[in-house]
Amino acid sequence: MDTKHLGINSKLIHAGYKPDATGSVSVPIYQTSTFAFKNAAHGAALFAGEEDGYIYTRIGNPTIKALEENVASLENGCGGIATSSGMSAVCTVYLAFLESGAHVVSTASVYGPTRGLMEKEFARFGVQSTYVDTSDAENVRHAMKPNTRLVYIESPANPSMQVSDIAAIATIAHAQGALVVVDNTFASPYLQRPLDLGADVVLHSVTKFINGHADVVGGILVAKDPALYKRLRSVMISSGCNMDPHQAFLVVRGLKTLGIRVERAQQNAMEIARWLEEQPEVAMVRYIGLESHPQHELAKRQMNGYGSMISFELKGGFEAGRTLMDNVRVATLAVSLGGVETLIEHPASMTHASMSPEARRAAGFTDGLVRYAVGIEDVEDLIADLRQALDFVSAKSNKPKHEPVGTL
Ligand code: LCS
Repeated sequence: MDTKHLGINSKLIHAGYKPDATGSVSVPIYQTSTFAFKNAAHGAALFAGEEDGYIYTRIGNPTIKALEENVASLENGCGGIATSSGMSAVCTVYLAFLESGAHVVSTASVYGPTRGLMEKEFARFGVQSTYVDTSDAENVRHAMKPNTRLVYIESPANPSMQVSDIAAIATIAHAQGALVVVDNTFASPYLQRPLDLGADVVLHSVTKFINGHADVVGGILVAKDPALYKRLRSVMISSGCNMDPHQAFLVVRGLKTLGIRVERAQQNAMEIARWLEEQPEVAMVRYIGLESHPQHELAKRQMNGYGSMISFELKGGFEAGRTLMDNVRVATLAVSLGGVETLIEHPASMTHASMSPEARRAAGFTDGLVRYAVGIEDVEDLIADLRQALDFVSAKSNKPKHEPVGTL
C-alpha cells in the first residue's frame, strides 16, 4: 500500500511494513547478524548493489528497515538511518559532513552532550564551532563563516524551550552552501516536520517520544535527498553505530501510538503550565503553549502543537527546586523525557552538567531551572502531586533560619 497520501496517524500504523510471507501483522524480530545468500552470484550482486536484499545486520535488517521507512515517511524524507542511540545519530551527522578546518554554527542550548561531543572531541580534529541563540535567525547570519559547513539546530531546545525559525535559518545557511540539521526530538514528527520547512536532515533521539515507553535508547536520521541519505548510511555502517533488531521492534511498537500519546501529554502540559503560573512559589514558567513564551507565535506557525515539555523556576532558586524534586511522588526524579510517565530533573546538575555555568547562562537557562516532562497520567494527580511537593518548598522557606533566641 502506498501510504504517502495517508494522514499521520494512519502512517504511524501502516508505513514501512506490510505482512510478510507468514502474514505476521506486527513486524517480526529478525534477530540475526547475517543473511544467507542463495549462491555466490547472489552474494556478489548484493555487495555490488545490483540487487536489493540483506547481507549483514550492521548494513541493514528488515526489522530495522520497518522503523526507518516509517519515520522517513512521517518526516517526508527519502530515507531513514536508525542508530544505536541519539548521540550516535549526532556523531554520524558530524562525521558525515565535517572535516578538519570546517565550522559549525549551533544552537547554544543544545542537549549538553551534543555540544560536548563537538567541543571536546571533534575540536581535537580541527573542527570549529560557534554557539548562538538561534531563536533569533539573525544571530545565525552573523555567525556564518566562509568555512561553515553545517548549521545544527535543536528546536524546541533542551531545556531552554527556545524555538528557532527553521525556514529562515535554512534560507540563511543554504545561501552560503551550508547544510541544515534539525534535532526534532522535543517536537517529534507528530508536531513538527523540519524537512518541509527547508532542513536537509532531521535527527531524533528515539529514546524519547518516538519510542515513548522509557525502555529503549536509540536514534534515527532522516535525509531529504538520496545523496545525503547515502552519505549518512555509509558513515553509520562504517562506524558501526547501527540499531539492534530487538531495539527496532520495540520502537516500532511504541511509535504506533505516538499521536495519541503526544495529544494527551500536551493537553496535560497546557493545564499544568497554566496552573504553575498561578502558584505563589513559582517565579517563571517556560512552556511553548503559553502566550508568555517568547516564541509562542513562531511555534504556532511552525508546529502542529506545543508538546509536553515545561521548564520552570521557583522563587527559592536551586534549593527550592531540590526540595520539590525530592518530594514529588507521582512524577519520577529521572532524566529523559517523551515517555508515558512524567519525569522531573535538574538540568544544571544532570543533563546539562557537562556545560560550563557561563555556557548555560548564555544558552538561556539558569542553575535554578527545573525541567518537567509531562506524561499521560491523569492531570489532576500530577497537579495534586506538584502542589503537595510545593507545600514542602513553602514550609521550608517560611521556617526561620535560626531558632529564636527568646527573651529573658
Ligand atoms: N538530542 C536531544 C534533544 C536529547 O534530549 C537527547 C537526550 C539526545 C539528543 C541524545 O539522545 P540519546 O543518546 O540519549 O538517545 N536527552 C536526554 C535528556 O534530556 N535527558 O536524558 C537524556
